[in-house]
Amino acid sequence: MRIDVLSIFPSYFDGLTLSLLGKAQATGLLDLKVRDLREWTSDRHRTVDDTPYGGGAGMVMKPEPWGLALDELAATSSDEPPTIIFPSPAGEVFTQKTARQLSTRQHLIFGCGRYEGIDERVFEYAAALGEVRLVSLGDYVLNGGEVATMAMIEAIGRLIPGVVGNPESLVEESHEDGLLEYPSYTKPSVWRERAVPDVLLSGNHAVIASWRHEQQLERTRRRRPDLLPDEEPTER
Ligand code: JCZ
Repeated sequence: MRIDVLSIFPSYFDGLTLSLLGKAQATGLLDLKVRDLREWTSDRHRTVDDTPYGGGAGMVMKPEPWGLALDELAATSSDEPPTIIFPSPAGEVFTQKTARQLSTRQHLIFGCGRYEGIDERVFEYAAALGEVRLVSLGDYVLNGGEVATMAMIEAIGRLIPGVVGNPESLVEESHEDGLLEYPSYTKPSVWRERAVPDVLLSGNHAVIASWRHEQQLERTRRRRPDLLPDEEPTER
């Protein structure tokens, strides 16, 4: 998979590129490149923002650097057109399902906005180059798209076999089966007067598996009932 990131704060991604995906980069499983949007400016001050038409607070990202950057990255897209993702609090909410979908794509481009956002015409223009997705990390406001992009790349990257963090069994994880994870314990068997549940020391793997499944259902009912199908109405 190829992932390009466009940002005016490329150094935000240093930790991600170095540790998490460094190994996958070397094996050729993942080609992650973070590019400074200012590379596609040509004025003395490398300007990426301007005042909003119609007035209002703050600044808006100018369309020209985005157009030039997207043209260049999309032109070198191999087979399929790229999927162009703009983190936005006004987008569809990113879930494990979104991560699974995006993990099958050949080329992702993340456009990280700042200030009050990006000139709306950039989204229209990008739709001619590939599939555009406005994606929200959740219902809260960040200062820009960078942190959301890092979270999404981490969630997508770990679904690619061989990438660092790829678990042995995806199906045993929170959200992969639509339920929260069961509780985990390790040694010591008693810690500060708190004992590990007896069933886990029983050695009976069938009983352990059904206890864990019950725990998953119970936790999901209590903490995230929205993840469960609606309850049957009680008779009479
Ligand atoms: C650009 N402010 C891009 C995304 N889920 C979520 N919350 N906030 C964002 C976001 C905020 C932004 C920009 C300027 C994304």
